[in-house]
Amino acid sequence: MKPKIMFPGSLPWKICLLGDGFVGKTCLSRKLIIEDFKEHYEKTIGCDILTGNLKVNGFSLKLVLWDLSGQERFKEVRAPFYLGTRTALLVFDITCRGSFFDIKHWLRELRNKAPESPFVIVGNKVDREEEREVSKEEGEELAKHLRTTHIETSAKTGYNVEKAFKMAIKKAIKKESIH
Ligand SMILES: Nc1nc2c(ncn2[C@@H]2O[C@H](COP(=O)(O)OP(=O)(O)OP(=O)(O)O)[C@@H](O)[C@H]2O)c(=O)[nH]1
Ligand SMILES: [Mg+2]
Repeated sequence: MKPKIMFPGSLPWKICLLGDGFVGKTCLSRKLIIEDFKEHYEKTIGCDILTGNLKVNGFSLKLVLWDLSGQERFKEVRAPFYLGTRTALLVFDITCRGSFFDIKHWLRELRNKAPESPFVIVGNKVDREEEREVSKEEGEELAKHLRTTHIETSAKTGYNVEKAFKMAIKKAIKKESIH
């Protein structure tokens, strides 16, 4: 039987970030934890791990962010990284329609490797509004279809970054407290 989580701060929060290469997973993680943003792209090899704390519902939570590589060739390497995931951010780039289409592919991977994990859909790079290829309504429609929540962020400006992680955590708190 699964333990009932009365105090969400008592166990570290393993959170996975998934999505195509270049959508901004590493930048979102870095923005949240070290308030840093780099223009220069360096693809993640396999996976990067960042740890930090975040206050949610009055609790200081210990976060362990697993920032997975979006590159297809790391698919096999990624498989064991999902073990113990408590919640996930499925990220696409609002200026890249292909990355939006691929959300369903990433959800399949999450469902295969961490079937219990809740998730939210994150449309990143909203600071590049003039290059937008995916509307907010389309993001919301997809989230509704997948029975979850959608949020738009900018890892560059920090817009909604903390909120996106909190949304993902709150989904898991809700789920863990009713099971
Ligand atoms: N304008 C803008 N650029 C961003 C934003 N987030 C990320 N970028 C840029 O997009 C590029 C890719 O960002 P990363 O965070 O490295 O992408 P990733 O999803 O981790 O990519 P992989 O490691 O290959 O899976 C970098 O050049 C970032 O500077 C954002 O919110 N706004
Ligand atoms: Mg990366």
